[in-house]
Amino acid sequence: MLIKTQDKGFIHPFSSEITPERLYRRRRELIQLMAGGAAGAALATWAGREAMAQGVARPGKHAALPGGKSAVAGAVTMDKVTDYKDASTYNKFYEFGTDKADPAKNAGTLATSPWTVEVEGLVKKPARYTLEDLIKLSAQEERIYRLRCVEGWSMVIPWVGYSMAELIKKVEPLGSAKYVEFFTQADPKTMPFVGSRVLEWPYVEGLRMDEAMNPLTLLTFGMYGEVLPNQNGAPVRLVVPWKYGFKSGKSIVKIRFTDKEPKTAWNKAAPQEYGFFSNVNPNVDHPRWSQASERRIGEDGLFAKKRKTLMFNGSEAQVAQLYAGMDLKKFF
Ligand SMILES: Nc1nc2c(c(=O)[nH]1)N[C@H]1C(S)=C(S)[C@@H](COP(=O)(O)O)O[C@H]1N2
Ligand SMILES: [Mo]
Repeated sequence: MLIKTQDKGFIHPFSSEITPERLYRRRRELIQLMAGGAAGAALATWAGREAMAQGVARPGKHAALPGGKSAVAGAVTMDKVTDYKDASTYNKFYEFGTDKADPAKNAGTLATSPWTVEVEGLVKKPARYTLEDLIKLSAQEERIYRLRCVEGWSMVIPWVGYSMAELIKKVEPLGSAKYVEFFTQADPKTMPFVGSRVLEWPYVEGLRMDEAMNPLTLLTFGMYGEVLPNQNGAPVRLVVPWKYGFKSGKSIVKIRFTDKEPKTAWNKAAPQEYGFFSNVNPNVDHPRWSQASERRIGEDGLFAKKRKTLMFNGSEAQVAQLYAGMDLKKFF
């Protein structure tokens, strides 16, 4: 099948590579091969595969948004990538309902164009970005991250975006800026469950400045080589791979730099269950269940094994130093 160059929306200037879902697995095998020392042979094969990839289908549901290879350490996990179908039909996005199937059914009404993102607060250069300008602000990279929900399930998704740090550098935070607060869209006209009492709206999340600056924190515009489907947080969301999924706010409209720890949606709803940091930590139980293991979406047959949850969701080498000296049981 040929690549559809465009369905609707913008044409992206990033030509680098188009990597269809079906080839992710092979590519990871190649990466492993190369790590094992068969570099020369594998490189030739890689080039061949990548060329072949040009002719094989990406999901083909949305406009293409390919990401180049990332140089950031820890940007690619080796786990098998979740099927696009699972990643786009099993979602959590309470603005569109609380059932996992609701966002895919209901998020069609989300109006993602035009879209602007306001950057304000303790910065030298506050700005109002159109989505188009924000997409072009830095080169799109592909990152294969696990997203681990606090409920005990996980997925492995090839996200497309760039480090949040790139945007932060552009707006030049003041020395007094200690936290970054993310506000997401809350439009009762297009989001049927905004106004329901399950959470306070808008959905707000936050990071400490050093967490937001960590290169793994991804300002995300796409997945599987295409722009995000609405149910996954179009047109722009955050993905913070070492934290539980709820820290990764979807459909962001405002980013504010502040000197106070932001009051986040889940922390306000149930402070004893959801702390500000919410790092993936298998050693700290949720008050109502264990966090020691996880169920990988797409593997949930009768005999599917649960997987052991990794400290910081596998990013310990990259992020543990951010929390040196902190009691991670107290600051959960
Ligand atoms: N605006 C908004 N962002 C959100 C949520 C939400 O309800 N509203 N849910 C969070 C939770 S709990 C999870 S696990 C992830 C799920 O992302 P996914 O559906 O792309 O897998 O989105 C997070 N971001
Ligand atoms: Mo979640």
